[in-house]
Amino acid sequence: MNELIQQLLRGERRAAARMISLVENDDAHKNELMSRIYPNTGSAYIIGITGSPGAGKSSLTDKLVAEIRQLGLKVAIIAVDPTSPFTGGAILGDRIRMQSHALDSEVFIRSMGTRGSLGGLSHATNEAVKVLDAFDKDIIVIETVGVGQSELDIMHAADTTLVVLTPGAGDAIQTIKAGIMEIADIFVVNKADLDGADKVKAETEAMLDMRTASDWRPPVMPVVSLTGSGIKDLWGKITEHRELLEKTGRLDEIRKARLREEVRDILEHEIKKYVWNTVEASGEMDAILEKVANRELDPYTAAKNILAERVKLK
Ligand SMILES: Nc1nc2c(ncn2[C@@H]2O[C@H](COP(=O)(O)OP(=O)(O)O)[C@@H](O)[C@H]2O)c(=O)[nH]1
Ligand SMILES: [Mg+2]
Repeated sequence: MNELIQQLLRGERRAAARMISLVENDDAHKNELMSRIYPNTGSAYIIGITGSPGAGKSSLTDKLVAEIRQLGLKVAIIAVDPTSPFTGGAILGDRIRMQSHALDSEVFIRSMGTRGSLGGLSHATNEAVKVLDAFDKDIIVIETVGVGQSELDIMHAADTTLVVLTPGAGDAIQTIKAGIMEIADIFVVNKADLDGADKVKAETEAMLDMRTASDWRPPVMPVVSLTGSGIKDLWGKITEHRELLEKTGRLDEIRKARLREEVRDILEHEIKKYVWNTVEASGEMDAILEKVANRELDPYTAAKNILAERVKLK
């Protein structure tokens, strides 16, 4: 394990890939690994990209990565598909879309699906982000497919979130879940080469007009991910958003709030594990259940008693 951590911190790709697999499989050594690399995390900037399947997220990521590489920054991409059982390498389509970076040793690409990730996909994604952060990447891009709760959870890990819209997707605003609209720091109108891009932009701006003003109004950026048109301006907005978060201290706040959630999750998990293990070991459960079934004890009191015997309740 020492060896693996050393390799990761030295920047060996295979070590990063291996460690993410351990995370996904909830390996017995995972917690210790995560504890050990934690001091080396916190420096990467996390960009989330979400939107409907086919919106052009992978194409956009490919072009953004080119921009990031031109600046000399090291980047990792995590492509998350909550509907896919596949994990490990890149999903074929994504790999083709991002092949321009396949030979660049400073670009790390990883797909994550639901297989493995026992603690939940957003949890596994969060841990993969930490591994890549310790791996000394400057920028980590999380691309996620789908339009459900799971990618809202996944996007929680991002510092700047991009929501990708396209023309021709019907009434764009209404087809996108409200929750998704709210997490957007920047709207990207991709496929701006197609008819209707102006309309999507106008509709999105109209929706933003109805919001209460704040110091950051999400800009709506038309791009053509096929050609790279608009990508430089988009990167400019990402940088602007990052600078605002840093300047106002909000980045620290967001990250602290995220860590609070994380510690809470871990604590909850540990409490559950502890209580269950000791209840099972004590062999008391059958007797308690018998009493509950006979109406001698109600489930609430039963649970409270079980807990009270193990944890000092105030
Ligand atoms: N016309 C046009 N097509 C695009 C553009 N960007 C992506 N596409 C196409 O849209 C399809 C889906 O792209 P992909 O990046 O895989 O979308 P994802 O599912 O959101 O990752 C592919 O056939 C792309 O070639 C664009 O700017 N203009
Ligand atoms: Mg994709």
